[in-house]
Amino acid sequence: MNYNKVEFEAAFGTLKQIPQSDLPEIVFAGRSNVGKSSMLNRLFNRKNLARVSSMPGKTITINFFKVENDVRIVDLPGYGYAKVAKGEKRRWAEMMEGYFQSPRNIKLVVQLVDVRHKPSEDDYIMMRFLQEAGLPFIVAATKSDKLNKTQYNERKNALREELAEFGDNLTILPFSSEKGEGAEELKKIIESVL
Ligand SMILES: Nc1nc2c(ncn2[C@@H]2O[C@H](COP(=O)(O)OP(=O)(O)OP(=O)(O)O)[C@@H](O)[C@H]2O)c(=O)[nH]1
Ligand SMILES: [Mg+2]
Repeated sequence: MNYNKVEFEAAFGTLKQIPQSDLPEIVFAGRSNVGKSSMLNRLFNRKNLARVSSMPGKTITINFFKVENDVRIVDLPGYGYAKVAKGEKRRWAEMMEGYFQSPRNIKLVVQLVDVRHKPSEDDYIMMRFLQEAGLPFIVAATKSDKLNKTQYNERKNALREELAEFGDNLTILPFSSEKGEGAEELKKIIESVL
């Protein structure tokens, strides 16, 4: 996959708009503000490929990016932002369910969690959904640059236990969009599933 050949493809705000497709897809999921869009910008080495904001709930659509005509990158709207209105939450849930349940060719879901905290209830709901749906997923533990070495090691070990229900084989990859930690490894993992 040529990381220099990525282009924005489309944004979808309702399920009905999302076209069926058998193109291999790599999907980025996680709560609002966890760093999905930043991760994409880091992976593709582009400042503004996906929009980043300090305001949670920035990405409110499912965004498709295409790498040449080979692979699709999917930036999902974040969940778990308390101030979102009920109607919006319903729209989000319908869109996510519809997306995952339509016939697609999802090669990998990169589930982001904040390395600093125990995964949220919504994170567990999301990961259990992925597991039950039989979708291949890994966990990227983001914002690793925000911890010092001791804290970081503590949280790395704690996360393994907090995510124990998903099995010993679950890949947990520390990641920093700020410093680049984990970026090369994530690219290798993505290559390996394509
Ligand atoms: N220090 C640090 N900050 C980060 C990192 N990743 C993201 N951020 C910051 O966290 C905030 C949210 O990042 P986004 O990439 O917009 O998060 P998102 O998951 O796309 O959020 P939604 O679009 O709301 O779902 C921004 O202020 C980023 O600069 C990281 O690895 N390290
Ligand atoms: Mg985003």
